[in-house]
Amino acid sequence: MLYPIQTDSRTLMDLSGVWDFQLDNGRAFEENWPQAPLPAPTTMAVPASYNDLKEGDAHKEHYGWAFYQRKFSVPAFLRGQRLVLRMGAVTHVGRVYLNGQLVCEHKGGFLPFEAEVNGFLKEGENLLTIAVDNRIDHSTLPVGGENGTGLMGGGRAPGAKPRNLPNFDFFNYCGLTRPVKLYTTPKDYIRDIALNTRLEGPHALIDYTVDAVGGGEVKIQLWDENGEKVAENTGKEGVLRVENAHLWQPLQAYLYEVRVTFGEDVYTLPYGLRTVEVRGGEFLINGKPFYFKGYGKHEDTVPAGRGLNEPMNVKDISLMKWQGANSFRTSHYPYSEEMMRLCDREGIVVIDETPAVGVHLNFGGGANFHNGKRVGTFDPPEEGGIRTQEHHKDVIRELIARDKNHACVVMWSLANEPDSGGPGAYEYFKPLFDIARAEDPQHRPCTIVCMQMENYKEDCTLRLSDVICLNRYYGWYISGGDLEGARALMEQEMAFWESVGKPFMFTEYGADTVCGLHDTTPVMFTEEYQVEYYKMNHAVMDTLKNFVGEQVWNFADFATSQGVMRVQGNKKGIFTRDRKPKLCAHYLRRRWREK
Ligand code: GCB
Repeated sequence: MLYPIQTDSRTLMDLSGVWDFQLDNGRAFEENWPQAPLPAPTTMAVPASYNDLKEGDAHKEHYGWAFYQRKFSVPAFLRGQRLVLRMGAVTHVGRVYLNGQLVCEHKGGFLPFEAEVNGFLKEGENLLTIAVDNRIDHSTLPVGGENGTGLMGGGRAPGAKPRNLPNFDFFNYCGLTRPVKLYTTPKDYIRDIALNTRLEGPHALIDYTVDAVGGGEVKIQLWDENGEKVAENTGKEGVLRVENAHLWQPLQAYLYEVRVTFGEDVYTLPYGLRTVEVRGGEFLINGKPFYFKGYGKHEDTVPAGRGLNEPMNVKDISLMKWQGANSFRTSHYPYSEEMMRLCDREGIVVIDETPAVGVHLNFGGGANFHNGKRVGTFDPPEEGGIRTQEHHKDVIRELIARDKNHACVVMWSLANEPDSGGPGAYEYFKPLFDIARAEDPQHRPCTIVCMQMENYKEDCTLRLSDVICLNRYYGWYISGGDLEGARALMEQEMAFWESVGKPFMFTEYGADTVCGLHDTTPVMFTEEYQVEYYKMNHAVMDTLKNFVGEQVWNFADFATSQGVMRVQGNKKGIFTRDRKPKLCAHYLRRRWREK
């Protein structure tokens, strides 16, 4: 899927701004809200999560549909073109209406979708309504409690309103979180481009496929950063040969421009040349061992929630570079296309994750009962098991369709902390790995990010993942406050992973730290403890041979649901939510600039 841009043949209109907005009163569809101006609208910024933009629980904890609306006109001179409406992300289900007619519907809150709208448009003003459903349950990714109740089947008190109960540790921000755009193409157009780089000594070969609709000849050219044309070819499939290629390297980005023409249509794509490979216990970028230094993150800022925040994206990468970090994981959902394009430009290496978080119904004691019977995560749905597998396949396909050409993306993470050691896990995940491997033209490594559990030797990641990605909390959830004891347990487990022979890394490790809490003896929650915690973990990591990276949890403090474990959110950030460094930021800076 191509990112919408303006070119010699395409126009782009960004519909961002302040829209009309109204929460469902329970009868919105009966009353046909999409047909006419909303009955009692307030204002709402787009893109943004709506939860924190109005005061009070009604917006923050809304459960169900909300309606966004605005008008727009299409200049007469564009009406002969193909007009496409494109939603960057609608969290979690979106229904798009133009002039009262349903145009399209999409499930999955973190990936774009689009529809050709010529047949829905009229002269003058058009009424665009987007209905957004934020409910999560056992069929959605991320996963939530069923029917607005807890996962444990505890239900809710009679008369109590249903609420979203996330089976994951971040706030269920929702709404039109990324831009809505209208773009044009000629009637015969370029639908997609897929690229893969191979290296031949100092030269590069780019295998390309262009998916074009209609009649015409495909021409493809490659331009370097000095504006010199360095390769060209014709036809829908072929190879571009680049003599003495300038490679895209971690923290040293170099982007060529791929320029495709097809009839009247023109599309340009920034493209970095690099290879990725797992060999033995190593992770190689451009044939050289790569060590991940960086973070698990969130798209989480004040007050936009999960809304696209480009200044903060630029700032975050600046902070990472200040520290000598080179990478992050898009925990726990695909990030904006704008962020991916930025990482291509900045040379930041990305582990690209699907929104599959919470695929674990027995986390926290296994007290999950269905009709009095204990339920396994992957039991048949009629017996209470998870119903996400088909949707999970869709999000993998859509993620790869969107991000396949990004140089920054070096690995697909198919899920975060699923029940990967539970019965049925292999059967659930094997087809997902098969899809990811078949869909990706660059054949990147695939992984699932695994949680800390006692039976880690039964984790299906052992058989399926190319790189073992571990979330481990030795010194926090395990032996918190006893770093010596934690170290012994960590060494014991790491000896096992070292013996497996595959590359392995930490994709999470961290300690809640309240900014401003200090002590001479480092105790939990102080800034001093966070530093000692990381020093202990690093002392163990630095002895391991097949260990390929350390991604700290989390880059910054972030919002979560309320609960006794969270003090106005998760405080494991190395930076505060407004990006001020805790003590540990300086320690990591010293370590990463040297390592
Ligand atoms: C985890 C989860 C992450 C949480 C983190 C924590 O293992 O993957 O989403 O936020 O632990 O802080 O507990």
